[in-house]
Amino acid sequence: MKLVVIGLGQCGGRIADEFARLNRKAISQRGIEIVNSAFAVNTDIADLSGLRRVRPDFQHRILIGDRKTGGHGVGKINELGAEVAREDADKVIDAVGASPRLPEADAFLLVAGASGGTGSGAIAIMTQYIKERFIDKPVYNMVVLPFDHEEATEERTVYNAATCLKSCYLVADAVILVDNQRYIRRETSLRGNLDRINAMITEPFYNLLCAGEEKQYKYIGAKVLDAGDIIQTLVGWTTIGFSTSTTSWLHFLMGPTRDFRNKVVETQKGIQAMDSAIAHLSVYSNPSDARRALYLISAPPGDINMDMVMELGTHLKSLSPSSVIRSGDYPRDKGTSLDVSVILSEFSDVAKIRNYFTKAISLISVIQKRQEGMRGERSLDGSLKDIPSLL
Ligand SMILES: Nc1nc2c(ncn2[C@@H]2O[C@H](COP(=O)(O)OP(=O)(O)OP(=O)(O)O)[C@@H](O)[C@H]2O)c(=O)[nH]1
Ligand SMILES: [Mg+2]
Repeated sequence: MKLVVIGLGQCGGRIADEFARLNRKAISQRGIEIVNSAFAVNTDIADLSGLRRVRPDFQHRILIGDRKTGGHGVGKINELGAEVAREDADKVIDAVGASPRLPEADAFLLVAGASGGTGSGAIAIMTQYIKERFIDKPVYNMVVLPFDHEEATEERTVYNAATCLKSCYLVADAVILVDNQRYIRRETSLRGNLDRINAMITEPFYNLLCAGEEKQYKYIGAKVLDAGDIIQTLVGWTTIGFSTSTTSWLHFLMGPTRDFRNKVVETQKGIQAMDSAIAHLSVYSNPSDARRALYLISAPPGDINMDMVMELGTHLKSLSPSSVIRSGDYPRDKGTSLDVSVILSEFSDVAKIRNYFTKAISLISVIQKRQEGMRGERSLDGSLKDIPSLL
């Protein structure tokens, strides 16, 4: 599957950058392409300059709203992010449409942080414009939820997240939820942390996108998972999980044995890997609330057997009984890890999202009053009235 990735705001731009890195890895390691093109859209020049892999020309790093913001961001006001996205949507649409290889892409993925200003405000607006202009391709959103400490210190965080999530849900074909808090590593620096988190966020997509693009016979699975399976799975609120486990050196040197006990052990390893992928879903959610699911197992061919693929399906069905389940296998070279990727989609409920909506409703009047106050006359308290003013 080939994606056009568009990152909005700082968070979105950095994750688009990471998708561009993943694409280079796919080209150098596997000779296939998974990201058709990557764009970064921002109101902040400095953020655009800080990217590493998105092409540096103005057609790929797109500055919007510079008349209103002077190129310095919208300072967490996501209504302003939405406004400038509406005004400058043409810049983005023209740049995307100018790519001669656009017809090869299977879908769009727009990425943004839910709690900032630019990305949070722009993502749903841009999704709407892209859907209208490129009607033949699904448009997915990836929305990154803030860290707990951001929610605790700034109420705009929750309000932005709620308005962004509601808007995305209304326009996008699916909203992939990614909760920053689930990836946190306390011991590293913030920048190191974010880079690491971005790598972890994009990692599950590597095999999922590569599997259907594979051309070499030895890497084609018994059941190929292609773009159609992924498109059929992605609907509404969505989470994604991944787990990787190395195969033992002994196994690598000796190769798989035909002993029946090994087959049982292999199947158990597969189930453990799936449990681990589900334990590390991108947002905490209950698999039994999903209506669609997909899994992909990739491992050296000797480590995948048909029983294992079927057992994994039975196992996932027991965790998510209402789901229509799709699956695939992706054989890799000897000595590579056993990886399981899982997508759970069309959730009827995600507690964290419901919580944002509930909290935001109580914040609406507080934020509106404050905005009215900011627009109104400045007033000083009575004790200062006798001091002459120079105005
Ligand atoms: N995972 C991840 N989260 C990020 C990254 N950068 C920022 N965030 C999160 O994104 C949210 C803030 O959004 P930003 O993308 O910085 O904001 P913006 O869209 O640039 O909007 P303004 O700066 O207000 O104009 C916060 O919750 C951050 O924790 C990143 O590189 N990776
Ligand atoms: Mg910014």
